[in-house]
Amino acid sequence: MAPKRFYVTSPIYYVNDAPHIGHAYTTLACDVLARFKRLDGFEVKFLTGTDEHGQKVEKSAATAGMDPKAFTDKVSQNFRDLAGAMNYSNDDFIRTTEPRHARACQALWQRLEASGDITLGKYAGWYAVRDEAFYAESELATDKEGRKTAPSGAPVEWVEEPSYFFRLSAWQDRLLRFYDEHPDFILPPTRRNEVVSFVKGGLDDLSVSRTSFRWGVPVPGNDAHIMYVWLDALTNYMTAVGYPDTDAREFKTFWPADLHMVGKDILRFHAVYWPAFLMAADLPPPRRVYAHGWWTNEGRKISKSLGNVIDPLQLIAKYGLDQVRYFLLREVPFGNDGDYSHRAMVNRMNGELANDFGNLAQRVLSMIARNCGGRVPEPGPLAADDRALLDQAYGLLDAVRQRMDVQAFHECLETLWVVVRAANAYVDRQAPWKLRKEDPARMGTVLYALTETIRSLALLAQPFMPDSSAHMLDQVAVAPEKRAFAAFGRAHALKPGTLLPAPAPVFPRFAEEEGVGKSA
Ligand code: ME8
Repeated sequence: MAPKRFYVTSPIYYVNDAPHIGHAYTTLACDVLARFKRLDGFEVKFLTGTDEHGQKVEKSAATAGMDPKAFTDKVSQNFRDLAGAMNYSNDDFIRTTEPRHARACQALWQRLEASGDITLGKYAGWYAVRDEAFYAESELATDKEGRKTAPSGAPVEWVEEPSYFFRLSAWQDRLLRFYDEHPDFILPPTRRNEVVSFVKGGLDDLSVSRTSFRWGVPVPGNDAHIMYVWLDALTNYMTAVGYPDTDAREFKTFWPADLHMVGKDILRFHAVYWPAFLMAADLPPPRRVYAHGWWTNEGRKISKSLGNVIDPLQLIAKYGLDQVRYFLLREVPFGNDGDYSHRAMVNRMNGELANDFGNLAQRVLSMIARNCGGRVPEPGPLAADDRALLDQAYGLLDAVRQRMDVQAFHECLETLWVVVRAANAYVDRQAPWKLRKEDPARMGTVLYALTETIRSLALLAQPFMPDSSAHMLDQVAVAPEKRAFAAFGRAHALKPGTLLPAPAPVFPRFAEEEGVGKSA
């Protein structure tokens, strides 16, 4: 059997700006996967961090009137703080200004030079600092003021300087073969098709060094040149597993990465340039690159100039951490673009969390507290309806695992909520409050089936909503060592007679009038 290990990475974010909801989103998706895999018995490495070199960051530092090092220290800290506030479980936080990273970049460079894939030449062409990307004349448009712009809308400038080139043109066929042999390398499939047609259209050699600025990793043996920021940035994924020490355990365990999670804006760098660099260096490319969609705010593009940037810290303060985590991965089919709105947030929070899941637990646990001496009831013989609910609950792990493995987070949550709704319908059908007088033993069986369902749901909700799920698992007295998926299912069912703590609501409602979260 293949070793159970899993290496997932977020992009490393430019430190030109404060983190916003888009950054929080990508890393959240990685966090949920990392948590799921850990609970599922994998040895996991989850990496995030900051991309601190290049012209864009150098310019932002100058605008702030700061030295680039002091500037990057300050902004990088904001991303670290976000990781704390969002409750990310990252195992490492890399900064590209660290010495371990310069060493990795230079080692990779030397390998590419030795294989003849990097050679010195002269670059003349268009460059967009905002994207840190080169563009062909044919890709450009003209804006209202008559300036040339990149497809992203970023202004471009003409650059002419000596430059090293990576022989990307030579990798076209091998890349196409690689995509063919690894149909799941790029997800979702629509993005894969875009990449394949881009590569089929032909690849130009790639300029991989600049001489017109200094803020970056010097080219080994010719430090008039600074490495192209994307070659530098992409290498972070290997730095963090100890490259160039390829014989060390860390590298052997975790390379190739299982998943690079990225936004659709940076797919080309990850799905074209990066595997080409790696193949040229005779290193295995990552197993998957997933490109998710773009968030807008109340229907409008999120941008600093529109002044509608959504601060994740404010959302957490307003709605609650797990509510935000749930919303981001539930609202939009993962891979699609999505829109953030206050209304949509409140609907999810009040409807699905407080009413559906929260009330289910609250109803069941209060009945146990009142009628069963606060102890897990002893089940009698199971009726077909009880068995159907339990089978659905115990089937959740396989169903969620399959969807997690293709990063269908929204489907994972929907799968859980199918059971939440089924459990609520079962409560209504079985009416345990009536059974209390008519048939107390039967009431015990019904409440037992419901408690097991709540336990199963809370176990699987842990990667998405770690704190709330822990709170719910506390309420059904699941011991800390019984919270990994090895303890999922019938064989680890709650022991009748176990004393439960006094029930308390887990998911507060958003009270519109007062504008603050309030307990139901
Ligand atoms: O591109 N919706 O960094 P970056 C969804 N340093 N996701 C969004 C978003 C939005 N509106 N806005 C940003 C870089 N993102 C490079 C990466 S990796 C080796 C180097 C997310 O700070 C999304 O993941 O511009 C996007 O790909 C990333 O932030 C871009 O972050």
